[in-house]
Amino acid sequence: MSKASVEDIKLTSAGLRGQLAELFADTSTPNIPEDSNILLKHHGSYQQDDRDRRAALVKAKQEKAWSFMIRSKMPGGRISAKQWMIHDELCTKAFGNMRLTNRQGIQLHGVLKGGLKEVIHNVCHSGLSTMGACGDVVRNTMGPAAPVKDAVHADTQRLTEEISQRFLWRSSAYADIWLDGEKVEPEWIKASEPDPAVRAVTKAPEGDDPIYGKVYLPRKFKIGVAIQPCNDVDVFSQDVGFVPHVVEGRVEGYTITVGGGFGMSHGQLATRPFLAQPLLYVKRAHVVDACEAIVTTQRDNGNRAERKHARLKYTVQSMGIEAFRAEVVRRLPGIETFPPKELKFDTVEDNLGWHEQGDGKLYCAVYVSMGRIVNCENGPQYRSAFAEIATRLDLPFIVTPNTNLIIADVAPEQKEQVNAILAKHGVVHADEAGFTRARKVAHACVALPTCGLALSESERALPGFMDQFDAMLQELGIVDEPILFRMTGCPNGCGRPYNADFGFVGRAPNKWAMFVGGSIRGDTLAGLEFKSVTGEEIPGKVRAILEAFVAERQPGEIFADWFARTRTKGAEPTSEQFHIELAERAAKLAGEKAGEAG
Ligand code: SRM
Ligand code: SF4
Repeated sequence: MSKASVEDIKLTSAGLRGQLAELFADTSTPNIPEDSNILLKHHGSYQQDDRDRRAALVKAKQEKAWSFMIRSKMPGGRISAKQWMIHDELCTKAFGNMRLTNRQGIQLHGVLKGGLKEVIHNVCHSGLSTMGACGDVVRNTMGPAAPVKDAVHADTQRLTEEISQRFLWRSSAYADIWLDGEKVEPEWIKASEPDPAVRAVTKAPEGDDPIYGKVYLPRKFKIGVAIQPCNDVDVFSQDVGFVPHVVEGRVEGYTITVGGGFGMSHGQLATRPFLAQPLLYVKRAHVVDACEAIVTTQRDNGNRAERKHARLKYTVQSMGIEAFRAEVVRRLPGIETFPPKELKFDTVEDNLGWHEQGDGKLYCAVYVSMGRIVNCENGPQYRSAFAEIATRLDLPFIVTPNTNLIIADVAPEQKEQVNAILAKHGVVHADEAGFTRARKVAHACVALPTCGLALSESERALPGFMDQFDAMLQELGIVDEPILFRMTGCPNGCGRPYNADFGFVGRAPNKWAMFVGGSIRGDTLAGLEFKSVTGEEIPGKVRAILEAFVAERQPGEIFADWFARTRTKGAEPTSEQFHIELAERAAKLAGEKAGEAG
């Protein structure tokens, strides 16, 4: 019997229910079958096995070391002290640590099958949710991290919550499986104006989902909101981006971008990263409806035959931006749409350190190495530090898109207490640590040992490379230059490497493809400079490029602009090649379908 396709699994799942309740009630096995794992993703969890132990266990003919990763969703990265402490306590059910994600969520790794229900239950009771954190639905919506108290920041935060509400999948399966049928609403739904389109949240009658239908979206779907000139959410990497247009200090409407996305496969020209393109501008009142028109356009036109081509970026490319726009507008009867406004960003960086919020209070953005909230053996005790701040000072946190952590709403008289707690636990402010500007923004995806798709190291490797790059930048006298280094353990691109100045993309153990020529602004794709470099070769390759930059740059010119001015980007599939491959694949698929029908 052939393996069921993801589309069939979703279709026959009775609202993403499947056999999950029965499987998790059975404690006699440590894992679940793959088709159930596909459904489980929509509930915010993945089955994984410890890759460090895999080979030895397989050799010894033993069961793999199975466990589950759980991802909590919080629009714009907002998390209260109480919610933080519930996650902190849940670390004891995981590997003793948690991981801030670069979509402003939190992941717990290493939870055993028997503990999963308790973890999800507790996350929900904290007022957050894991529903739709993974799977073929709209994921955690990203928003500007800085808690600046003005009308524009308030509106963007409200928008992330409205989008999150509108696109939650609706079925009682989630409540039945994890909450024993209880209805628990995430805080962001309780706190914000209820969206009239939202039916009861986790407890809704069975039936077709009002937005997603029976088969949900063809693929994952990501949305981010950015305020110019700060591009911390990396808006052009999102399926859909929203950028406010401000008139006299108030948001008049939003420019919408579509079709960003980074996943690709090495050597397969028909898969590639794309930056989002401007689509249209709508007045504030119509923004979420416009978003729904885009989501349903993708639902109805996305490629459901081939998951590698199912993301919105391919739908936009195949339809063409004009036809895509016309279809979205057709789905917005009576709503006026306008040409997009011009967009200009200057950086994807977080504003680390202490700042005023604008309401008399302060916020402090703390550098967290690779987003891992752990008590390091000979380094910062991140977990203890943030737990003490949460319990003693009851201050809220914000996870940034660069996997750092903001401590928000700090009264001026609390500043020294925060500093003392951080210092006590060895958590040093990035400026005091003497980090280069590059190190403060460098990011690596999780990869080994938990990620089942990793081809190389990433989170465990980048700090070592950054030590070498830091020394190099010092030597070359460019410690304050905005240079973006990002690494991923495979071409899926979770670490968003394809718009970095230097992007390292895992190919095999100790081997990475090296991309160069993106930009700290997040608005330029890098090119493939070297198809495969070893860990030992990387510092030399980077140094040669940095030396040329130092020798050739014009006064004030940043690395990205120097590279664009002086270099031809490495091989990147041209649009022409891409469209030929896409057309060939479409023709092949049509032929196969016709064959099946016959
Ligand atoms: Fe990702 C799959 C981790 C952001 C593109 N991603 C995965 C999985 C779940 C592996 C799997 O499918 O088995 C990884 C879990 C590893 C682990 O052990 O934790 C994983 N992705 C992550 C995180 C934790 C990386 C991080 O360093 O923070 C991020 C979680 C964000 C969140 O809270 O939701 C994460 N992933 C991204 C991003 C960046 C972004 O969204 O801003 C991308 C590139 C943008 C994009 O989506 O195009 C990204 N992840 C992927 C892909 C490729 C998708 C594609 O279109 O081809 C996969 C594989 C897939 O979906 O088949 C993937
Ligand atoms: Fe895993 Fe690849 Fe994503 Fe890294 S980029 S977390 S290795 S899927």
